[in-house]
Amino acid sequence: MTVPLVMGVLNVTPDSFSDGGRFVEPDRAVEHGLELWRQGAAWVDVGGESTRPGAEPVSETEEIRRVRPVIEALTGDGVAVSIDTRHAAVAEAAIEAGARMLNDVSASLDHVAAAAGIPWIAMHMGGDDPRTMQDAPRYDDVVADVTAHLRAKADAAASRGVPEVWIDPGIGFGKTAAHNLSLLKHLDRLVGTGHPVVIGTSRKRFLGALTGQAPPDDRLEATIATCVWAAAAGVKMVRVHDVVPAVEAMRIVAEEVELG
Ligand code: PMM
Repeated sequence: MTVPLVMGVLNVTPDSFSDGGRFVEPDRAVEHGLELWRQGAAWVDVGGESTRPGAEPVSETEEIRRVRPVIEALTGDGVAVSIDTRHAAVAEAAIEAGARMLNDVSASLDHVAAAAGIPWIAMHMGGDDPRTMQDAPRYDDVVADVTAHLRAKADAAASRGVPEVWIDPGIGFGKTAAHNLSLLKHLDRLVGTGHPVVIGTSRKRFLGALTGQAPPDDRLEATIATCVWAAAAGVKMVRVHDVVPAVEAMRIVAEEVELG
Protein backbone atom coordinates (compact mmCIF):
# COMPACT_ATOMS: atom_id res chain seq x y z
CA MET A 1 0.00 0.00 0.00
CA THR A 2 1.13 3.58 -0.51
CA VAL A 3 2.28 5.30 2.63
CA PRO A 4 -0.58 7.32 4.15
CA LEU A 5 0.10 11.04 4.37
CA VAL A 6 0.53 12.93 7.61
CA MET A 7 -1.08 16.33 8.11
CA GLY A 8 0.50 18.40 10.89
CA VAL A 9 -1.76 20.52 13.12
CA LEU A 10 -0.88 24.19 13.61
CA ASN A 11 -3.49 26.03 15.66
CA VAL A 12 -2.89 29.77 15.80
CA THR A 13 -5.39 30.14 18.62
CA PRO A 14 -5.35 31.01 22.31
CA ASP A 15 -7.82 28.26 23.23
CA SER A 16 -7.45 25.00 21.25
CA PHE A 17 -7.69 22.02 23.61
CA SER A 18 -4.17 20.73 23.18
CA ASP A 19 -1.88 23.33 21.60
CA GLY A 20 -3.99 26.43 22.33
CA GLY A 21 -1.89 29.46 23.30
CA ARG A 22 1.44 27.95 22.24
CA PHE A 23 1.50 29.40 18.74
CA VAL A 24 -0.46 32.66 18.96
CA GLU A 25 2.66 34.69 18.14
CA PRO A 26 3.11 34.55 14.33
CA ASP A 27 6.86 33.96 14.60
CA ARG A 28 6.42 30.98 16.90
CA ALA A 29 3.64 29.61 14.71
CA VAL A 30 5.81 29.86 11.58
CA GLU A 31 8.74 28.25 13.37
CA HIS A 32 6.55 25.35 14.47
CA GLY A 33 4.98 25.00 11.00
CA LEU A 34 8.45 24.77 9.44
CA GLU A 35 9.38 22.15 12.01
CA LEU A 36 6.30 20.04 11.16
CA TRP A 37 7.19 20.34 7.47
CA ARG A 38 10.82 19.28 8.04
CA GLN A 39 9.53 16.35 10.09
CA GLY A 40 7.69 15.01 7.06
CA ALA A 41 4.19 16.47 7.12
CA ALA A 42 2.64 16.44 3.64
CA TRP A 43 0.41 19.33 4.71
CA VAL A 44 0.60 21.85 7.53
CA ASP A 45 -2.98 22.54 8.58
CA VAL A 46 -3.33 26.12 9.83
CA GLY A 47 -6.39 27.02 11.91
CA GLY A 48 -7.39 30.30 13.55
CA GLU A 49 -10.56 29.26 15.39
CA SER A 50 -10.82 26.61 18.07
CA THR A 51 -13.65 24.18 17.38
CA ARG A 52 -13.24 22.27 20.62
CA PRO A 53 -16.54 21.49 22.37
CA GLY A 54 -17.92 24.64 24.00
CA ALA A 55 -15.45 27.02 22.30
CA GLU A 56 -16.63 30.56 21.67
CA PRO A 57 -16.63 31.59 18.01
CA VAL A 58 -14.27 34.33 16.83
CA SER A 59 -14.97 36.94 14.16
CA GLU A 60 -13.84 36.27 10.62
CA THR A 61 -11.66 39.37 10.79
CA GLU A 62 -9.85 38.02 13.85
CA GLU A 63 -9.51 34.57 12.31
CA ILE A 64 -7.96 36.09 9.16
CA ARG A 65 -5.67 38.30 11.27
CA ARG A 66 -4.35 35.20 13.02
CA VAL A 67 -3.78 32.93 10.03
CA ARG A 68 -2.82 35.19 7.11
CA PRO A 69 0.76 36.16 8.12
CA VAL A 70 1.52 32.59 9.12
CA ILE A 71 0.28 31.19 5.81
CA GLU A 72 2.17 33.82 3.82
CA ALA A 73 5.43 33.04 5.60
CA LEU A 74 5.06 29.25 5.40
CA THR A 75 4.04 29.13 1.75
CA GLY A 76 6.83 31.61 0.95
CA ASP A 77 9.19 28.97 2.34
CA GLY A 78 7.65 26.27 0.14
CA VAL A 79 5.43 24.61 2.76
CA ALA A 80 2.18 23.01 1.53
CA VAL A 81 -0.47 24.67 3.70
CA SER A 82 -4.10 23.72 4.20
CA ILE A 83 -6.55 26.10 5.86
CA ASP A 84 -8.77 24.74 8.62
CA THR A 85 -11.87 26.91 8.69
CA ARG A 86 -15.65 26.85 8.37
CA HIS A 87 -15.92 30.40 7.03
CA ALA A 88 -15.82 31.26 3.33
CA ALA A 89 -14.18 34.66 3.84
CA VAL A 90 -11.36 33.09 5.85
CA ALA A 91 -10.89 30.32 3.30
CA GLU A 92 -10.67 32.87 0.49
CA ALA A 93 -8.16 35.05 2.37
CA ALA A 94 -6.09 31.98 3.19
CA ILE A 95 -6.08 30.82 -0.43
CA GLU A 96 -5.01 34.30 -1.50
CA ALA A 97 -2.17 34.03 1.04
CA GLY A 98 -1.06 30.72 -0.51
CA ALA A 99 -3.09 27.89 1.09
CA ARG A 100 -3.57 25.00 -1.34
CA MET A 101 -6.08 22.77 0.45
CA LEU A 102 -9.34 23.61 2.23
CA ASN A 103 -10.01 21.63 5.42
CA ASP A 104 -13.67 22.34 6.07
CA VAL A 105 -15.15 21.09 9.36
CA SER A 106 -18.56 22.38 8.26
CA ALA A 107 -18.46 20.52 4.90
CA SER A 108 -20.17 23.52 3.32
CA LEU A 109 -17.41 25.38 1.45
CA ASP A 110 -17.02 23.19 -1.63
CA HIS A 111 -17.89 26.19 -3.83
CA VAL A 112 -14.78 27.98 -2.50
CA ALA A 113 -12.57 24.98 -3.25
CA ALA A 114 -14.14 24.61 -6.69
CA ALA A 115 -13.55 28.27 -7.54
CA ALA A 116 -9.90 28.03 -6.44
CA GLY A 117 -9.39 24.61 -8.04
CA ILE A 118 -7.91 23.09 -4.87
CA PRO A 119 -8.54 19.89 -2.86
CA TRP A 120 -11.29 19.99 -0.22
CA ILE A 121 -11.82 18.00 2.97
CA ALA A 122 -15.46 17.47 3.95
CA MET A 123 -15.61 16.67 7.66
CA HIS A 124 -18.72 15.42 9.45
CA MET A 125 -19.91 17.44 12.43
CA GLY A 126 -22.87 16.21 14.47
CA GLY A 127 -24.97 19.35 14.92
CA ASP A 128 -23.73 22.55 13.35
CA ASP A 129 -22.30 24.43 16.31
CA PRO A 130 -19.16 23.48 18.28
CA ARG A 131 -20.64 25.22 21.34
CA THR A 132 -23.47 22.71 21.60
CA MET A 133 -22.41 19.69 19.53
CA GLN A 134 -21.45 17.57 22.55
CA ASP A 135 -24.66 18.25 24.51
CA ALA A 136 -26.46 15.02 23.60
CA PRO A 137 -25.11 13.41 20.43
CA ARG A 138 -27.63 10.95 18.96
CA TYR A 139 -27.69 8.90 15.77
CA ASP A 140 -29.91 6.10 14.48
CA ASP A 141 -26.76 4.38 13.24
CA VAL A 142 -23.66 6.55 13.50
CA VAL A 143 -21.68 4.69 10.82
CA ALA A 144 -24.52 4.69 8.28
CA ASP A 145 -25.50 8.31 9.03
CA VAL A 146 -21.95 9.68 8.75
CA THR A 147 -21.19 7.65 5.62
CA ALA A 148 -24.38 8.76 3.85
CA HIS A 149 -23.82 12.40 4.81
CA LEU A 150 -20.21 12.45 3.59
CA ARG A 151 -20.96 10.49 0.43
CA ALA A 152 -23.64 13.03 -0.53
CA LYS A 153 -21.37 16.00 0.24
CA ALA A 154 -18.44 14.49 -1.65
CA ASP A 155 -20.45 13.49 -4.72
CA ALA A 156 -21.99 16.98 -4.92
CA ALA A 157 -18.58 18.62 -4.60
CA ALA A 158 -17.06 16.40 -7.27
CA SER A 159 -19.87 17.29 -9.66
CA ARG A 160 -19.28 20.97 -8.87
CA GLY A 161 -15.72 20.61 -10.10
CA VAL A 162 -13.69 20.28 -6.89
CA PRO A 163 -10.55 18.55 -8.18
CA GLU A 164 -9.93 16.28 -5.18
CA VAL A 165 -12.47 15.49 -2.45
CA TRP A 166 -11.46 13.99 0.89
CA ILE A 167 -13.88 12.80 3.57
CA ASP A 168 -13.38 12.77 7.34
CA PRO A 169 -15.70 11.24 9.99
CA GLY A 170 -15.01 14.13 12.39
CA ILE A 171 -13.87 12.27 15.49
CA GLY A 172 -15.14 14.12 18.58
CA PHE A 173 -17.42 16.47 16.66
CA GLY A 174 -20.90 15.80 18.07
CA LYS A 175 -20.01 12.22 19.04
CA THR A 176 -19.70 10.18 22.22
CA ALA A 177 -16.68 7.95 22.85
CA ALA A 178 -18.85 5.01 21.71
CA HIS A 179 -19.71 6.80 18.46
CA ASN A 180 -16.03 7.56 17.82
CA LEU A 181 -15.08 3.92 18.39
CA SER A 182 -17.86 2.66 16.10
CA LEU A 183 -16.57 4.93 13.35
CA LEU A 184 -13.02 3.67 13.87
CA LYS A 185 -14.17 0.05 13.78
CA HIS A 186 -16.05 0.57 10.52
CA LEU A 187 -13.71 2.81 8.56
CA ASP A 188 -14.02 0.33 5.68
CA ARG A 189 -17.47 1.82 5.05
CA LEU A 190 -16.01 5.29 4.46
CA VAL A 191 -13.11 3.87 2.46
CA GLY A 192 -15.67 1.98 0.36
CA THR A 193 -17.19 5.24 -0.91
CA GLY A 194 -14.12 5.56 -3.16
CA HIS A 195 -13.21 9.00 -1.79
CA PRO A 196 -9.88 9.26 0.03
CA VAL A 197 -10.39 9.30 3.80
CA VAL A 198 -8.58 11.47 6.35
CA ILE A 199 -9.01 11.13 10.12
CA GLY A 200 -8.09 13.22 13.16
CA THR A 201 -7.85 11.38 16.46
CA SER A 202 -4.80 13.25 17.76
CA ARG A 203 -4.86 13.75 21.56
CA LYS A 204 -8.67 13.82 21.56
CA ARG A 205 -10.81 13.38 24.62
CA PHE A 206 -12.13 9.89 23.75
CA LEU A 207 -8.51 8.68 23.92
CA GLY A 208 -8.47 9.93 27.50
CA ALA A 209 -11.44 7.64 28.10
CA LEU A 210 -9.45 4.69 26.67
CA THR A 211 -6.27 5.45 28.63
CA GLY A 212 -7.58 6.09 32.13
CA GLN A 213 -8.11 9.82 31.58
CA ALA A 214 -4.60 10.72 30.47
CA PRO A 215 -4.33 14.49 29.82
CA PRO A 216 -3.94 15.61 26.15
CA ASP A 217 -0.13 15.66 26.19
CA ASP A 218 -0.04 12.04 27.43
CA ARG A 219 -2.17 10.60 24.65
CA LEU A 220 0.60 10.00 22.11
CA GLU A 221 0.59 6.20 22.23
CA ALA A 222 -3.20 6.08 21.92
CA THR A 223 -3.03 8.59 19.06
CA ILE A 224 -0.51 6.49 17.15
CA ALA A 225 -2.46 3.28 17.84
CA THR A 226 -5.58 4.79 16.28
CA CYS A 227 -3.57 6.15 13.31
CA VAL A 228 -2.16 2.68 12.61
CA TRP A 229 -5.63 1.19 12.97
CA ALA A 230 -6.99 3.74 10.47
CA ALA A 231 -4.14 3.23 8.01
CA ALA A 232 -4.65 -0.54 8.04
CA ALA A 233 -8.32 0.12 7.18
CA GLY A 234 -7.30 2.11 4.11
CA VAL A 235 -7.29 5.71 5.37
CA LYS A 236 -5.01 7.87 3.21
CA MET A 237 -4.11 10.67 5.64
CA VAL A 238 -3.91 11.20 9.42
CA ARG A 239 -4.12 14.64 11.04
CA VAL A 240 -1.82 14.84 14.08
CA HIS A 241 0.08 17.15 16.40
CA ASP A 242 3.05 14.75 16.66
CA VAL A 243 4.38 14.35 13.14
CA VAL A 244 7.60 12.37 13.77
CA PRO A 245 6.01 9.26 15.33
CA ALA A 246 3.06 9.38 12.90
CA VAL A 247 5.35 9.46 9.84
CA GLU A 248 7.32 6.52 11.20
CA ALA A 249 4.16 4.58 12.07
CA MET A 250 2.66 5.18 8.61
CA ARG A 251 5.86 3.98 6.91
CA ILE A 252 5.92 0.82 9.00
CA VAL A 253 2.26 -0.03 8.60
CA ALA A 254 2.43 0.54 4.83
CA GLU A 255 5.38 -1.83 4.51
CA GLU A 256 3.83 -4.48 6.74
CA VAL A 257 0.47 -4.39 5.01
CA GLU A 258 2.33 -4.88 1.72
CA LEU A 259 4.08 -7.93 3.15
CA GLY A 260 0.84 -9.36 4.48
N1 PMM B 1 -10.22 18.16 14.43
C1 PMM B 1 -10.01 19.39 14.90
C2 PMM B 1 -9.89 20.49 14.02
N2 PMM B 1 -9.91 20.30 12.69
N3 PMM B 1 -10.12 18.87 10.84
C3 PMM B 1 -10.30 17.64 10.34
N4 PMM B 1 -10.35 17.46 8.99
N5 PMM B 1 -10.48 16.56 11.15
C4 PMM B 1 -10.45 16.66 12.51
O1 PMM B 1 -10.63 15.64 13.20
C5 PMM B 1 -10.26 17.96 13.08
C6 PMM B 1 -10.10 19.05 12.20
C7 PMM B 1 -9.97 19.64 16.36
O2 PMM B 1 -8.73 19.32 16.89
P1 PMM B 1 -7.49 20.36 17.10
O3 PMM B 1 -7.90 21.30 18.20
O4 PMM B 1 -6.38 19.48 17.47
O5 PMM B 1 -7.22 21.11 15.84
